Amino acid sequence: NTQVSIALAGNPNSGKTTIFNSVTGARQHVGNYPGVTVEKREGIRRFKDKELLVVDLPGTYSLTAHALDELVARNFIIQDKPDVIVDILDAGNLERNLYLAVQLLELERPMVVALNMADVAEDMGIKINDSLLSQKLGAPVIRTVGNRHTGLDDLLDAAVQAAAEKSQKPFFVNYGPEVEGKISELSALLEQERHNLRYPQRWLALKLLENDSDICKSVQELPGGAQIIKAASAARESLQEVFGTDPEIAIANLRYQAVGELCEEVILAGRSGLLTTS
Ligand code: GDP
Ligand code: K
Ligand code: MG
Repeated sequence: NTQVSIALAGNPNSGKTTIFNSVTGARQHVGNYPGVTVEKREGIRRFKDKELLVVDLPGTYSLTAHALDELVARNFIIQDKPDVIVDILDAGNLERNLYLAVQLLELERPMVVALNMADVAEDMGIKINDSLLSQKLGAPVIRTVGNRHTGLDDLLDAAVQAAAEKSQKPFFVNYGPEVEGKISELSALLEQERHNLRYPQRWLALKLLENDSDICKSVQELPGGAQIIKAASAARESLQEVFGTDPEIAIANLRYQAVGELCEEVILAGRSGLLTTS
């Protein structure tokens, strides 16, 4: 298999387009994602014995159904199934960027992490334990300085290798006993529909608990969808009682908390700008 499809994901301004341009050069095509006016940049690159098909996804902070860019990014990953996601992180803003990274990992595609803006992070006195981060995320972590073409060959090597390995075991946020219990319940119901699902079950269960409009609509259309929607709605009510807040907000808070704990371990110096959920 000589073709490897790569989706570049990341927060806005993390350096995606810079890396995309550097990797693909002039061999680019600009169009739109099907049915929407969101710009789609694709490029081709010969790399060693492979042909890389690279897509520059819209920059997002999250993967909700509330924003078109976020829907486009996640639908591309799930429907087009790129062989590997390369998540471009701004190393100077790791915590905010990891908030997206953990959501990308929930889509259960092979992933490689670029710690881009490594120069900026260094100037800011930020010290990151890359190997621990890699170990925690279950994904290779490569330092890059996109605008100086530094680290990009290593990044592509890691991407090609990750695409070939089918057994990456990703990091999952532990959302705590209440939410995890509901995820298990809904996953068991979704398991009966597995032949009709193109999405990872755990991710679907989580989106049902978040009352994600797009996912609720698709699940509704499954043969056994009505029963699952009913169970999801009961689960949300029960979580609403436990947390005293909308389950979507509770889940976002738990995700921020998990990312904060991760940062406590992997950022050795210069950690600042703690995220708030407001
Ligand atoms: P995108 O929104 O993720 O596509 O980000 P861009 O590729 O447009 O990059 C945003 C800005 O960061 C541009 O001015 C780039 O030149 C700059 N940039 C990209 N990578 C790096 C890097 O590693 N270090 C520094 N210092 N600047 C970078
Ligand atoms: K930009
Ligand atoms: Mg861009």
